[in-house]
Amino acid sequence: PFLENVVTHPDFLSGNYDTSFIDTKPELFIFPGRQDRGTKLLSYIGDTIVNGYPGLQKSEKKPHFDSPRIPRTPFTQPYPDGTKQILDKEGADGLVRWIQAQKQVLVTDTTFRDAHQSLFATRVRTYDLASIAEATGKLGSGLFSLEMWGGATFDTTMRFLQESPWERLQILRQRIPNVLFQMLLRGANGVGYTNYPDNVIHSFVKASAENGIDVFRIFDSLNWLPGMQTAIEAVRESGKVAEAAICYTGDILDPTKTKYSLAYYVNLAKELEKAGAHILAIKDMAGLLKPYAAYSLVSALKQEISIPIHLHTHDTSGNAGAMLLKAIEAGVDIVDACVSSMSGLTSQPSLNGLIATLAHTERETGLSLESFNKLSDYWEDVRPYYQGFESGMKASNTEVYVHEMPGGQYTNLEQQAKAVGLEGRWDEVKQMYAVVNQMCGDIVKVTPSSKVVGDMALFMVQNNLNEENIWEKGTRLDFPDSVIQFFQGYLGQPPGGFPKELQELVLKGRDAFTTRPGELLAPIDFTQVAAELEAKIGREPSHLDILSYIMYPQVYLQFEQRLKEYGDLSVLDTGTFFYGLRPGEETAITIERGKTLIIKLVAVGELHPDGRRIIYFELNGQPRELFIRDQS
Ligand code: 3PY
Ligand code: ZN
Repeated sequence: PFLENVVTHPDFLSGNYDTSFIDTKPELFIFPGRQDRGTKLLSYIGDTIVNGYPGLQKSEKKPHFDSPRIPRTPFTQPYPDGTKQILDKEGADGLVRWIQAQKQVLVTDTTFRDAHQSLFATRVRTYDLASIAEATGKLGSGLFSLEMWGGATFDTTMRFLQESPWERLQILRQRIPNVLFQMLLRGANGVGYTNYPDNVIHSFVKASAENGIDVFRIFDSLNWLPGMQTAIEAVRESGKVAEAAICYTGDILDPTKTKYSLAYYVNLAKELEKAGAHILAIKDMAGLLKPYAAYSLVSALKQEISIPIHLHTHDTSGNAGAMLLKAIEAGVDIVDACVSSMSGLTSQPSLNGLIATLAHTERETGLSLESFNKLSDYWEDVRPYYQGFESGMKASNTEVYVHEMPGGQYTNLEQQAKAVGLEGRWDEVKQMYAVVNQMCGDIVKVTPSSKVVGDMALFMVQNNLNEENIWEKGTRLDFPDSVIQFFQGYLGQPPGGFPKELQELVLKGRDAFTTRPGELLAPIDFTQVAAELEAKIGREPSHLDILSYIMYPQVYLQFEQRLKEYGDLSVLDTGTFFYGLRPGEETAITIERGKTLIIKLVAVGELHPDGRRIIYFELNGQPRELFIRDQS
């Protein structure tokens, strides 16, 4: 490739070179990927065939998958106008006035984000979202919004799915021009697990808005107002909708649980309204809000604040449907639900069920049950592809009222527990999670504070620690980084402060602070980071690349590295992406418009003494052989 670079360089071609030609042109040393796209894809598929996909059980036989039923929508007809047009025409304040003028309950569909984050560890690929996007925009044009980005999707796309979160946003935006796009933003933690400098939050919000996000649900993992203020400001500056959240924990109806009372939530909601929120979210991330508590909370909030209220929950206990109904009776403006085949358990309650429940009442949704049944059929067919990531939970379970684990964390933590060898000890991990929460002073548990509790619970189970012996053994132990950071104050301040004894045990003399981390963190110099990243990846990064890198340096670099090695894997169908091919099986991959590769697996060779196997493929009818290292 070096010689090729030299002889194709414009200065070389024009004869404009002397002996310094090579020394002065570093670009000559940047070589295009060694392999063509077909070979790169074959090496990924070969690797998946030989070594399996991380986290999925390797099996001789590939599971049988049906082709998902994509509803026939009138593809030739335009998209009906939706809420996106209202925001674009009337601005955020106009949208709020429109919400307030509605009698019906407005609905957010979470299928594209929280539903799969909560059911199968955020593993849904852009391929499967893009395939149903147009139908969702057309059949779901009466939705308030689609929650489709943010939360854990940002890093899992790069970390596990080898695809760009930004491209996902752009592709979906292009295919759904009519319904508001909503994302989950962890306040000063952005879409990461720790506080970022203020200018990163500003830049991230601006980029998200420019690439398609309309509604930002902003929360702080400790319900700490200063952790949300920068994000609220940034969203308002971008002209989009700032939906600020109170995270619900505990039980306002239980007189023994005094820390998180009705007055506590009402007060926080008022603060958020004052801080500039356009909409208030009640973020019931674990599904702890019970039906009568919801009635009382929503009724009180309706009295005390004047912005619309948007309710989010999880159906882990099985009580979420009843809860939504009581909240609706109390006058909630917008609720979250998801298509029925993706609903229930740790996910959201059924949107289809909700449409039916409210039909022919004053507050009916205006959505078509028939349309959502079609969308649900699609997801029913897609779900088996992701079965390997689902939790063992088969039915609703009220133990959530004890462990209080967020729905979005449940399957992720279960995967994490497996990865550290605690597969058979999941029950212990859940119990320890509740113990750790009390040890931390009974905190709000939602990303990233939930990760702190989860990491600590795994750490204690792994090291056979319990609440009694931790004081003695803990002095000799290095606690997980997330736990140290939490007690230092990097996630902000919990209501009532940190438990001092545990803080000292964890910090072992390290400093702790009570100011806002964003005030301590120096602003990021984007130009400098761009140069640093360019040196690492050998090309000029876009601003979106830089933001991904700032949020997740290692994950981003690995993503880039694998992109060089395997090319764009988002073109693979999901069955092939997770399970590879079996001998005799063939798949057609459209790598760009009008360019399709037909890949067939012919045979898998014996293990060589050097630890490699030859994989025999056919690529567009031509035999291709590849050496793949067998990691087993
Ligand atoms: C996230 O932050 O990813 C969540 O889903 C929190 O509920
Ligand atoms: Zn959620």
